[in-house]
Amino acid sequence: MKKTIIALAVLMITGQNLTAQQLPKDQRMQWWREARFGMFIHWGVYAVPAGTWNGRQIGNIGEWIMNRGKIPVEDYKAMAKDFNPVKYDPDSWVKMAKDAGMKYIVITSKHHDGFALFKSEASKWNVVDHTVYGKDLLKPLAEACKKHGIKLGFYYSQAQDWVNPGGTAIRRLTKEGWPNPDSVIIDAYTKEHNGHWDWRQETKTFEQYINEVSVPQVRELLTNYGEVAVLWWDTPNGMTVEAATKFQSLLAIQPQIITNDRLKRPDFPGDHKTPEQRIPNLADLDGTDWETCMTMNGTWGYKSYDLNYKSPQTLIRNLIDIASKGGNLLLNVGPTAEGEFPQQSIEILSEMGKWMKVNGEAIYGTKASPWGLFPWGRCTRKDTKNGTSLYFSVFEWPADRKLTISGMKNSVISAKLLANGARVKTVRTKEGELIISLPAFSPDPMASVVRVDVRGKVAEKIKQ
Ligand code: H79
Repeated sequence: MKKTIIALAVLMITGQNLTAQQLPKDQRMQWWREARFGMFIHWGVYAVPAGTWNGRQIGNIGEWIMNRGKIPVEDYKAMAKDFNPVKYDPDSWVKMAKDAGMKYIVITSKHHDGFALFKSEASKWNVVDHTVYGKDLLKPLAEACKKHGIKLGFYYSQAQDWVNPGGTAIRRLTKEGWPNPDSVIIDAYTKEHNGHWDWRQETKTFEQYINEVSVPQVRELLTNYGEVAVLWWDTPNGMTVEAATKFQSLLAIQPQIITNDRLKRPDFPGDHKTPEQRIPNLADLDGTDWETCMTMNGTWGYKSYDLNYKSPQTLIRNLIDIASKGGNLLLNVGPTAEGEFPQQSIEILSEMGKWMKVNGEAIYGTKASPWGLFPWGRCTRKDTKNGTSLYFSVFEWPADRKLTISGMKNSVISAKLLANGARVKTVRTKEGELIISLPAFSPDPMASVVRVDVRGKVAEKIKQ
């Protein structure tokens, strides 16, 4: 132990071998790979306009309202006076996540609007210095997470900031493609999506922004809130190697931390990939850890009029689909400016929790399906002391009440439905196929799981 600490200290001081500052990847990823299910929280000043500015509904995702509405910096800042989350109860937030079966939370410590949910010495544009509420929002959340055994991670938009000066300058590129605020060449992404609608955004360079705001704030986040489980970077566009190296060095403060692949592409791959609003196809997977992040409705940040929620059934099946492909689901909640989860989100979380209480073993600590997808559902697997547990989640209850599993020679020890514990008959055909005979009706409209315990290890990949 002592040796490890000394070794880490030496590495921190020399700043060499950046990845070696971290504990070995498999060790860091262990809890994350078992967790499978986490909560994303997008919370900030955008919850005040909640999708509407100057009487106009601004299209697209709510946390982008400043950009999409080209809201001047001073006007946007003025909205912070109504960011007064008097109903914020982090203990209940964490309990809702936990009851839903989630094992970790990742919250937007600072999104592209630059507003920090924490006390910062690097920029006054933070909840303590800029609202009547005046209290750090992350501290009590960190405490609640610790109390309930939930891991806490921070989302931090490191290279895009529409309020702190210099944070929009990054996408002005030189001919060689390097960010340079003096250059007149602006890349297509910038033209289409980014800043430059207010001269206040341009009073500093990107480098100044990185050195004076972004890096110091990440240092604050990694220093002031105890153990940080995840650092969730976003929008790597325009990042330089120099800037990315600075952020990467800070990770030494939290040797166990997990980071995503959005610090800078392609040379800072992080620990896991981040498909956004989509579940990858099997063919896209290359063995790298991954996490799908997804909204319950159509927005990350709260929008009062977005009622387009996915059904609990869809979301539960998404989670099963993701687990069957070996990934995690980070499911978003966008709280209001008062500090409450939208009622629809609360109901979805509760429905998912009910399913997870009964069927969670088909998700947690499982590995990808040996068969890939079935037309009627999905499979996950888990190594046990005596063999293997296979979890068949049935989405489409077959008319002939039979599931046919091919290519697996292992003998069956037992088979049952998790929903009610009822035993399920299995027979082996002459051709070696396993036939699972189901009861007449599905016991759970969300997804019914048949757990089949077999002897020995099941091959990692089996042809259907
Ligand atoms: O935080 C959430 C998004 O705000 C953030 N990532 C997730 C987790 C994100 N930032 N940038 N992007 C995602 C990609 C940008 C997409 C864009 Fe657009 C397309 C920017 C402009 C057009 C989406 C649609 C945002 C505005 C309109």
